Amino acid sequence: IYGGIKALPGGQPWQASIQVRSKDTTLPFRHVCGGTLIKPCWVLTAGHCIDSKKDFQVVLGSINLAKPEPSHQTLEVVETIIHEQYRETPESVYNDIALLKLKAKNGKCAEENQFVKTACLPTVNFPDGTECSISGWGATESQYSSSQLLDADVLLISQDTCSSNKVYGKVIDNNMFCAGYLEGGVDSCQGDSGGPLVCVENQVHYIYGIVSWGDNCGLQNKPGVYTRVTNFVDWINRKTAAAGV
Ligand code: 4AZ
Repeated sequence: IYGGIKALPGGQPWQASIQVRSKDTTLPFRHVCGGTLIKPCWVLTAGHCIDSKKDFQVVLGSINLAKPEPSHQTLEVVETIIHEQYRETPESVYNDIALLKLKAKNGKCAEENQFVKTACLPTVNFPDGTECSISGWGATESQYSSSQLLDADVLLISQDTCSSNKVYGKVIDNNMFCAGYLEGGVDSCQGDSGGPLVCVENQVHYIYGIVSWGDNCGLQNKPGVYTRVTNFVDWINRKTAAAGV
């Protein structure tokens, strides 16, 4: 996160670290992407984060990934579901959404508490200019990644502005939206991908966007691009319904 501040314990309880198995014996899994807990056994992330051939685990309830915290929960991933129309071109990423199914231990997946909670699926679009928050362990202005979870506030940017020539042009479709600041400075970045953009209404936190892509980070007229979760709520409900929880 560019222009962010340290997240408070329990401040982003739906934030997940998606980790892939590595050959390093001292660190068997490494953080690759963010994700959002939407049901006790399901994490929402970006399609481009998932290589179905690899082994994943999910860490919940953590702020500092470099040291295990008492609040952290590590869960195995038993299934990865990438959107059927997920597609990457040199200019854009389409339908950038995926689901991870967590493995139950003693009949339970994530245990909800002060540090681990689900975010709600959105039902309606939020107006342009709404202030929402992004979070992640990705790159900052000064570091390739942050062991500490960071968050920042960003504004929802209109579709007309996002797809204008001075911003991203025609590569923006209705399944994406821009958020951030046209003057630059505050943005998601590499390693934040898959993580949440959360908007609040009536004290309910909605997972409104998934960190997807952008031209570099924090640049003027190049805000972050997010998957528009409202367009995929039916898909999410269909994919997660079969197995319950
Ligand atoms: C990335 O490479 C990436 N500034 C993620 C987010 C943004 C740019 C790049 C948005 O994963």
